[in-house]
Amino acid sequence: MIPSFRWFGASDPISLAHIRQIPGVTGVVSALYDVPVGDAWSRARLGTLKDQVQDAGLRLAVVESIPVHEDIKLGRPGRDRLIENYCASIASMGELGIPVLCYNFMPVFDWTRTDLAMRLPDGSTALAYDDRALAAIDLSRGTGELPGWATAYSPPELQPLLAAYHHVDAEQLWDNLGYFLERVAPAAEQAGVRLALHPDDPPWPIFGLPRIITNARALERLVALVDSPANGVTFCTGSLGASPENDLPAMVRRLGERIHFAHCRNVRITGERRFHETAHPSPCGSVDLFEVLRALRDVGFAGPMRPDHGRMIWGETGRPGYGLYDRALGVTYLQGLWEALSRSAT
Ligand code: DNO
Repeated sequence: MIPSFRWFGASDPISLAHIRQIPGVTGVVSALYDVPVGDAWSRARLGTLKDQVQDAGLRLAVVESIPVHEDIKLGRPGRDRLIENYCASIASMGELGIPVLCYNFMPVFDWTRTDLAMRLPDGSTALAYDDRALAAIDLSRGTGELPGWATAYSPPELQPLLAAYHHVDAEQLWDNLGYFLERVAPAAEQAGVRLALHPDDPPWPIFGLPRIITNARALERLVALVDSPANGVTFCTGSLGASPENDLPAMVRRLGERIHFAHCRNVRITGERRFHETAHPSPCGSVDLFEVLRALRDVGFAGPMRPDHGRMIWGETGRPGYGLYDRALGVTYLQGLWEALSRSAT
């Protein structure tokens, strides 16, 4: 297991020097954030990022993410050129020896919450989701009311995109994912890059948009779409753990070596499609991280693992979910579990 930490590049108030000082962390998870979605990533720029991380005494372990253009998810004409660009970016990763690519196939919205700063009893704040609050959000005026997405889409951009998805149901989305992977997985295999599809967060449809990577059946269907070791998943305990139907340790054992990356985070389920994030330790939330890590260890997981979101604690402000302190505590806890599991097995 490679203890890793996400870094948002030069604009991140958390520096590589901070990350270097977190005990045990050697991997960095990052991306080129300013490349327009759909363009091929330049090998030179990716190489600069890699060198920057290396100069700080760390290793670029994962690219998270190369976003998938909506035209690919919609199966529109023109997707072939976009897929070629995607394959070119993967080839660059391979040439530079960056081993894992985390991506997602969620229509329009990546992870979504209805409150970015819910106050917990201890005074910290955390990200929260409530399906009823989501239902009250009016997208006809753009994404202004959606926490974290305020400036993402203006009404003239958003409405046609949402309308285009009226023709894409869950099965059509599966077809479009299959089409994409049939082309991208061989390119990844050739480049020596492992694809790690991130589950949908939250793991159910939102705003009438289909979401398909939500449970054990879906993850098994995904890895079977293209039966290549390069076609794998990011096992995200927070996304999958928001649904009580998901037995996370059992899912880990079924997916086994197709898990290429782990996102570890805890959530507390407080009602039907309602949860908030918590500190990482198992007693704090609904996810038993000890059992998840035990399963990961048992299936021989050796890839990067990062603490996913954290709370805001000790007065820290900044990018919701991505403060330094709680994530640093989280990755230290994860390493403690891992060390205990490893040493008690010998
Ligand atoms: C949230 C992240 C996601 C993830 C993408 C992968 O904090 O886990 O945004 O990066 O879904 O493409």
